[in-house]
Amino acid sequence: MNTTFRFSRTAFSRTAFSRTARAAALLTAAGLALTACNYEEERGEAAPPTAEVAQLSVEEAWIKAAEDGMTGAFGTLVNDGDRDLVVTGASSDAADEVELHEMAADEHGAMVMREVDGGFTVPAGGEYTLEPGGNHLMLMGLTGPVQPGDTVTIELKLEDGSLVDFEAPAKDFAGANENYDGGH
Ligand SMILES: [Cu+2]
Repeated sequence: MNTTFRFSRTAFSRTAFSRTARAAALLTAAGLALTACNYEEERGEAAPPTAEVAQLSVEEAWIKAAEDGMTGAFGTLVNDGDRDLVVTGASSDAADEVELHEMAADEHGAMVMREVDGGFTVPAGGEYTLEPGGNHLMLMGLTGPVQPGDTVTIELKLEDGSLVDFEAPAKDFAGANENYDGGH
């Protein structure tokens, strides 16, 4: 778990100082768009795609209502594309941090939740289920109470850098009180 923590700190600082890099990427994207327009004008046909848009959606999303601390978000990740999509991270205004969790047996054989290694892989044309007792999104350090009827927006980050937002309505749920093997 120490390794994971160190990794996320590195990722964070990388994000902080990569503003310039991002601005450069935006300029490049603008340049590509111009190139695509020119291509279309010259050839009279649509340009080949220069960037693929992630074809990921989240169906039947919901989040477990909670007063404070942490809570789980669930739903079905649906991949309409023809290549696998990997969710590598998530964030939300409703929490300090959002982790990708899985359930696994600890050294005593008890089922505990922990950060998943390598993200959630949604197969091409397939689904990936997030549910109580299984894989889930863990919102940690809630910034306020999540009450039944509230809607929480969560942003998924994909391996290719694209972002997918979805809304999760909050509801009361008695389960999903898994023990956390976070080691911190
Ligand atoms: Cu969890």
